[in-house]
Amino acid sequence: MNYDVFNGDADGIIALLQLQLANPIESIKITGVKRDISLLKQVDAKAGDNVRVLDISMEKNTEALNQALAIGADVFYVDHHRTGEIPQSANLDAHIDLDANTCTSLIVSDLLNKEFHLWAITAAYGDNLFVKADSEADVLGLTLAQKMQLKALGTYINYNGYGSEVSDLHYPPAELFELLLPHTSPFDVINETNSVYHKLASAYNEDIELAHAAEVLFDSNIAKVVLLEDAAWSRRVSGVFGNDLANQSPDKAHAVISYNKQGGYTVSVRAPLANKQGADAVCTQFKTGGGRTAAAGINHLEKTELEDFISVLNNYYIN
Ligand SMILES: [Mn+2]
Repeated sequence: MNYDVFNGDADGIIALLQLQLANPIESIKITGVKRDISLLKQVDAKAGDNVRVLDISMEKNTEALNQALAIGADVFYVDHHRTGEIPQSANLDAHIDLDANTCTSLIVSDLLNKEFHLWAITAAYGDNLFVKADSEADVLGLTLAQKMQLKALGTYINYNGYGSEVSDLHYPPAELFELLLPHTSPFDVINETNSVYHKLASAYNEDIELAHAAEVLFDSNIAKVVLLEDAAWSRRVSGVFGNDLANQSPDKAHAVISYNKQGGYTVSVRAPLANKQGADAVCTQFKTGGGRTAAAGINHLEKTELEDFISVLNNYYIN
């Protein structure tokens, strides 16, 4: 049995897209909303199974990974999130790069000799690695207009992954993957009238407009915290809105807070673009926090912890 376990954001979807374009194989797809990263436990691996794991933190999947390896499954693991201790196993083929300026799709692209590098660049834009994506695009000689198109597509696919549950999303990530798969170049999706690119574009613009009118809870020259209302659009837009704010004020840390089903908040943190570190350190001070140095989040913050969170965020970047 083949399993593809991938994050439901642009980077996860496009990492798998490249692998499947290069060498199509039948597989059972396991994915979810972007925040749903404990995905590997959904695989009931047997000896001889092939499991590909893309763009989900090894640290959050250690138990299932060890189990799959122990049982004799072959695991191909590509990622750029915190790993914890990497298991030593002949069955594990791991390609991990924690560099804040790379992403899973760029690592996959290198493994494929950049065969679908336009897609990888799209994913890098989607993971908010604008500088890196621009420089990769320059190597290929793309025009400014082309770069803006890939940036938009990456942003829209990434945006589609945000929500508390798949029903918040415009497209379930597995379905979005299938819709993108016929296209060897992202420009095909962009140039096709009525494609997911155009559908996601109008949905995205509607949500972003609502977000820019949302309540600002805290704003200093160090950090800004915005609270979105309790609605599906808020859960969808929280992450990309954070990127939007970060790009507007590169010297500030940003947090976008939205309500979750457990009666608390979900928090999305972006380190200052000019100082891409600490987002994970801030978030892991809270029980359900995790992520990368540049971008991290807290799945459930109690309402009583909100003030505490704001001061942890502001104090972290004060120097
Ligand atoms: Mn990623």
